[in-house]
This record gives sequence, structure tokens and C-alpha cells, in this order.
Amino acid sequence: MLVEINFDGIVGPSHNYAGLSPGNLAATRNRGAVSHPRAAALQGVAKMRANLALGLHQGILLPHARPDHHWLAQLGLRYEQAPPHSQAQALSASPMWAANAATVSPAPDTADGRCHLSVANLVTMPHRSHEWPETLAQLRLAFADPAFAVHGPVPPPFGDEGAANHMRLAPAHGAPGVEVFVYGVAGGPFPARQHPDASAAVARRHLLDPERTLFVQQSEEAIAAGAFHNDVVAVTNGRVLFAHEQAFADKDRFYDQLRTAMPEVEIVEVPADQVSLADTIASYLFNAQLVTVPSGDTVLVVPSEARDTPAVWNWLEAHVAGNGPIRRVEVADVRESMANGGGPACLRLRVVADPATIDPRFLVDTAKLDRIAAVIEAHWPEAIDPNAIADPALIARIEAARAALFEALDLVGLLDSLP
Ligand code: SUG
Repeated sequence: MLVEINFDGIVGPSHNYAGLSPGNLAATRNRGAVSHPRAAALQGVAKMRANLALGLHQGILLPHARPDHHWLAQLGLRYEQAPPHSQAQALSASPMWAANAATVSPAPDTADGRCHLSVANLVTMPHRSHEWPETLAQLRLAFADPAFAVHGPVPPPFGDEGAANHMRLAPAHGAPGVEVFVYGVAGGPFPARQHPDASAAVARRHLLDPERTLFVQQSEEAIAAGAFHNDVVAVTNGRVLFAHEQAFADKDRFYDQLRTAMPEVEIVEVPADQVSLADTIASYLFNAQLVTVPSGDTVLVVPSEARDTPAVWNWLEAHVAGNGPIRRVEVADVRESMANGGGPACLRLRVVADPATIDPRFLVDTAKLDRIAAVIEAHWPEAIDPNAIADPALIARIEAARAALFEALDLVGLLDSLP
């Protein structure tokens, strides 16, 4: 039976605020602030627990080896003598944002009836460009069953940031759906991180039906306002598209195409005169998990910043009080991740599959989350000052923390041979 499983990236022990992503306003604003890796990772675990309590299926992706010594070696560097910017790029815990791990096309959408995953190359930002080899190793392990086809990255220079720029609509998770690839062309002063040729390549490799595959340009004004990924201004689930009025370059054309491909689509558009792009970016209203719970209701899991932003909370309350498709709003506290520009939706990768076909080490229940939380409590650094990342004792602590987690999850040695 095909169900949706959310795979959350466990926040790694090196989580810190280095200001590495131009165009990501939270990350650049918090550059140099002291981070709290232990609290960050426990916030992530609490979000997973809340998802389980909603009746959803939950998986995990693991923190990567940080610092990334393989990558530094390719640059002719060792961590100890690397310049500060290279140290920060090698140390980032950015693999936590699993929505950027891969693009996923569930089996009902593909010509060969397999679920296809393409690891994202993330070439635009140096600190993210070296994630894909370990992500690919994890995906190959978790999705080794023939029900899946796991692809390597699209070659550079075509930037691909994975599921954060991909949306799926389907009458039910296990039914054929419409896949929407959102790319960027211009972003005002900021880079457009998803190249249209990368989106097209992923769609071809995933053997999608052109009749049910749409390519849509993200609006320049959205990227310029801080929506460095489409999932900051739009999200889908089931028959519902929930989007800001200014998310797309030509929304009328997109909505027409969507209604043709899926006449039963419900488009919930938030007008700019009720919620500005600035409030959208500050609150991450759309970087929410839009999910179907077992009762059949649609629930939106928003970050607590959405409750703290009056225009956003007013809009949500009015929508739920009216007869809108979103029946309930849940609030998740992921403030540590949010301060680096990553909300509830950034932290998860959605996969529609039969859980029996997935390596059980990548699936969690509350008992396993208890074990993970105990490792985090015992080993994750409480705080990291980004000016102190050269400290060998801190690096030793970070490496030992990940090793303890791998031990607890029975994964020691399984990711040692990277592609
Ligand atoms: O790529 N932040 C991430 C946030 C990713 C959010 N993901 C989605 N929207 N799906 C990024 O910009 C900041 C790291 C730092 O500056 O230390 C960072 O990489």
C-alpha cells in the first residue's frame, strides 16, 4: 500500500550560523549568531513526534560527516589550515534541509512504475555543493529495493535544489498525479538556484508523462524578496495548491494548465494585500507541511513564526473558520532551523511508497525517536559560536556525536564508500 512518508533530516551536531546563503534573508541576518545544535536537533525530533501523533509515517535522513574532509582534500586543504570561509563551508549542517536532498516522483507517475529519486546537485552554494555524494549513499541504502530508481545528480552548471522546487498534486497519494517543476531565471540581486534545464532533465529521467508534467517559472519578485526556493511561497498536497499571489511569474497561465491537467484542483491563493511577500518570508507561512491525516482532513503544520506574524495568523484563522480546504493548523517550533532559513517543510523529504520496501533503519517510531533524542542530549554541543569553529576540541566533539548516532542506529560503516 502506497503512503506518504516524510523523511526529516536530523539536525547535525555542527549546526551553526555562518551566513553562507545570499538571498536567504534569515541566514544572512543571523550570520555570526551563537547557535544551539542540541536544542535545534531536539526541535526536529519534536516535530517528527508531532507528525507521528497526527497519524503520519515518518522517516529520517542522517547528519553528514562534518567537517567534510573529502571535499576539503579536493580543494587541497586540511581543516586545521583551511581559511575560515572554507572551514565554515566544510562544517555546515545544511544536509538537515531534506527538501533539498532529492526530487521524488512516486511510482504512479512514472512510465516504469518505479519511484524515481534524483539527488540534488546544489551547485549554487559552495557549502551545499558537496552534500550530494553522502546524500546519494544514504538514498541508495534506504531505497535499495527494486521498487525505486535512485539517480545521481544532474551535471553542473545546471543548479538543482530538489523537492523544494517541485510540487505534486494527486487525488490520492497512490494515484497518478501532476508534477510541477518550478525553476528560477532571475532573482533581482539574488541567484536563481533552480535551473530550468535541471528541472527538465529530472522530469525526463523520471519517465514522467509530459501531459501531466508542468514547468513553471518562479517570479523574480519572490526570489528578490527572499524566496530562494519555491517552497517558501507555495506548497501542494492532494488536490490543493496553497500559494502566495506573487509566487509565480505567470500565474494565470500556470493555473490554466493545472486546471486542464487536473480539473478537480483546489487553488488556495493568499492575496498580497492580506499577506505581503515580506510577511510571507518572515513567517514561512507556505514552508509548512500540508498533509492529509487519517480522517481525510487536510492539516497545515506551520512554524511558530507564522503564529507570531499577525497578518498571517489572521489569514489562517479566517481560512479555517470559513470552509477552506485547510481544516486545521498545527504549530511546530523549529526556531533554530528557521534562523538559518529552514522551516518545517525544508526539514522533510516526501516519498510516496510502501514502507515495507524501505530499509527500516531509515524509518522511525516514537521508541526510536526516544533513542535518537537520548544520543542528541548526551552528545550534541549545546552552543556553537561561529568565530570558534577552528577549535579542535569542538571538531572532535562534532565527529564523536555523529559516530554515537550511527552506533545507536546500527549504521556504522554503511556510508563509508561514497560515490
Ligand atoms: O540552502 N540555509 C539553507 C536553507 C534551506 C531551506 N530549504 C528549503 N527552503 N527547502 C539554504 O539557504 C544557511 C547555512 C548558513 O548560512 O550557515 C543555509 O544553508
